[in-house]
Amino acid sequence: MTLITRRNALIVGAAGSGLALSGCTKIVMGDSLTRSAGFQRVLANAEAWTLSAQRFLLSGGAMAREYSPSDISEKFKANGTLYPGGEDYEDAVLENFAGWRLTVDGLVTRPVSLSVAEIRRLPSRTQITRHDCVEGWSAIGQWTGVPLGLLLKTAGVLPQAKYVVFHCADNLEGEPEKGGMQAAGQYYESLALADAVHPQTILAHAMNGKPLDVGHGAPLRLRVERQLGYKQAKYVQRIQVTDTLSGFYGGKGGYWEDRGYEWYAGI
Ligand SMILES: Nc1nc2c(c(=O)[nH]1)N[C@H]1C(S)=C(S)[C@@H](COP(=O)(O)O)O[C@H]1N2
Ligand SMILES: [Mo]
Repeated sequence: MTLITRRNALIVGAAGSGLALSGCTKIVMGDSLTRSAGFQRVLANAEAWTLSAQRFLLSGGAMAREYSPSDISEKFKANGTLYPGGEDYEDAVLENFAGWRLTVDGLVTRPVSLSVAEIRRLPSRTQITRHDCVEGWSAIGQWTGVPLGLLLKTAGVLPQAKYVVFHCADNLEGEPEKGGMQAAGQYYESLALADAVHPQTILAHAMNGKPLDVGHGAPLRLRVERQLGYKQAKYVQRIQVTDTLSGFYGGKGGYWEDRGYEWYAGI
């Protein structure tokens, strides 16, 4: 099992103002690391994150089963939204997500804004896991992405924080055959902080060794192993730390939860 192994490329916020604030970032590669405060902070966070992930593993915490490359499914169905509507997403696809940014904000001390290129250079974790959809299909895939806990550590979660909300780019049509309310709505999801910092919870940018494709959530999607398919938010644009879920959409913590599904979708 690989824990954070790629540490040779990190992102630094310029001007000493914290990590990678929008519009003023520079990338530091390999041996040419600088002494900037921002870089030191990300590195410190990466070290702390690796340590806490290892501690978690040693403590016998509940990890989702990981598979070997030969188990990877030949076909991994794409489900729910397959292509978010709207000109903004279309434009983002046309420019290969060059202008796409992920924001981490809410109850944090240092809001973070990162481009996809910057996220690809952060420390990553690769895991081969099984995806289980409530509709009754499963598939095994390999996911690579930045541990969400590392992003949260970098942003500095405030003590009163309890949940993390994922805002997605798609507005999902109601799907009558799935039961529940059928109203269309913005897709979103949420996790308790404990699940958000689980070592296998990553913001994935690659699937089966290739950049994530549109059907599977390009450019960034959540992987929270040990939970059902609908928790695996695709097209993530914003991660908001909060102390309550009541102010978001239907108040139940997710698009499907607002339509009757369980919030804690453990497997
Ligand atoms: N943004 C967004 N995320 C989503 C969905 C969606 O429609 N929109 N569908 C969910 C459901 S029900 C499943 S099973 C998985 C499907 O992921 P896949 O398309 O990579 O198979 O994404 C989940 N995340
Ligand atoms: Mo699903």
